[in-house]
Amino acid sequence: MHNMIQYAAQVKPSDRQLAVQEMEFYAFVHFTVNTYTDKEWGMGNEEPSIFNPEQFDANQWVEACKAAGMRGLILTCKHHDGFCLWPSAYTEHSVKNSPWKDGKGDIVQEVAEACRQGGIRFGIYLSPWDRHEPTYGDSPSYNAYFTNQLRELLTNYGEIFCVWFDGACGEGPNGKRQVYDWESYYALIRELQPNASISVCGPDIRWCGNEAGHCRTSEWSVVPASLRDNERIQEKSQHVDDASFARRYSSEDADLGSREVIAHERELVWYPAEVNTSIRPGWFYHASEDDKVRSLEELLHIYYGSVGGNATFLLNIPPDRRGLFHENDVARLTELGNAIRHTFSNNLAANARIQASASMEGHAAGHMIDGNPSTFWCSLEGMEQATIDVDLQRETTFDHVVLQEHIRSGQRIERFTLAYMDGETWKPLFDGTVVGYKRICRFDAVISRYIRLSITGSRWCPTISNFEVYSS
Ligand code: FUL
Repeated sequence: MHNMIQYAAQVKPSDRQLAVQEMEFYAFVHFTVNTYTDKEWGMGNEEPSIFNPEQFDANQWVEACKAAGMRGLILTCKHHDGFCLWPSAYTEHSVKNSPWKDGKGDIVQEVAEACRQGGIRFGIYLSPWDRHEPTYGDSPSYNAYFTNQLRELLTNYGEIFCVWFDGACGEGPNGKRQVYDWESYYALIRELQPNASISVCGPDIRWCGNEAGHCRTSEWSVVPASLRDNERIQEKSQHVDDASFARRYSSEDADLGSREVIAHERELVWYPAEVNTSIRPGWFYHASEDDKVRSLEELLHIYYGSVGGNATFLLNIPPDRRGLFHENDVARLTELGNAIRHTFSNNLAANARIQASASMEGHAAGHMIDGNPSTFWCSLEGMEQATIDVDLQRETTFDHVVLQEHIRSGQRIERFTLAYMDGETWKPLFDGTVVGYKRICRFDAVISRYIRLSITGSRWCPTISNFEVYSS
């Protein structure tokens, strides 16, 4: 078991995984003919003539995302209905046969450009399931069609930070059965956009397991390799030999990384979670949902659970028929960004004094508060418990503590507590499990000069790169 723990402690992210994790919060944008038919899944027989976002303004989208504090945007370039938001050379089912800009427009291009101008990153969603394309179901021909489209998107629109592959596929035994050639899709992405993450039905970023915004209390980025490999093989093309996995995990399982889980595994991988949900009940715009935009409290709850719980947060905002984010959504995004900025603007631990029970050479306690995410405190090897004392130098009111592990080294902390000094005694403040990239601890405000972090369980030797304190 000990070897297994040491091994788990050493599993590390790739640069492309780290880059997405550091983005923390980014937008999903669902837009297609469904916006005009009031549906969630199109049939593939919609007329391109219905697509006409007369006031389309990609800058309005990007500004609203930035107001929320988002650092990227992933656009549904093609959803299950097969309609393409760019003038693909491989189909007539696209914006080029719509009245919008007399068929001369390109939504993907305008959104990519607005992201670049606005300083946020751009990503693409391209649905493998296609209910329009006649070759769908004739596997080699459709795979060629799909890779041609991928190539267009990966070469003509600048830097792409993420290719998001959806697992949804509604065709059953009586419908068309397409076998996706995932390996060739991945190879093309690696070739043309080596820095892009391949998410969900891909090896880099894991679906959190629900679309409701529920977050795990203990989100591990180090998980069984079978989970990653399962994701695409199992539910997407269902022709894999079950016996090749010791134990099958699915993204929906509650526990994907505890000691109990990893004890049975031969191979572990870094496969961090992304929480994806919509600001409204649907992924696409429906006027009937204008008054169902999630409340600020709900969104903050999901933000704390995801960004503050070692996952990223992908929040969908559906443009309306004008081609704009609706006023209600824009107002909520701005409120959300204001709330986040307000809480996290002034780090009360920036000038603190900090001590740790023991530190590895070169990784002294001071690195936790030096504002540099690449330096970090680390305990001695094999010392899985540690105490860290923070002296804020004066009595301070606070209600948030932000902890970050140096995940470039791995994810190790399993359990911790926070306490504050009240007079002469330590009083409990917060009980936590994993930390990972970021754990935001929220509690009722206290006034104190001293905070104690006790790492009560970890894997081999815990690290902390950041310790911050805030008052909302
Ligand atoms: C699902 C799709 O079927 C939904 O329409 C939406 O795109 C969501 C993000 O993924 O699998």
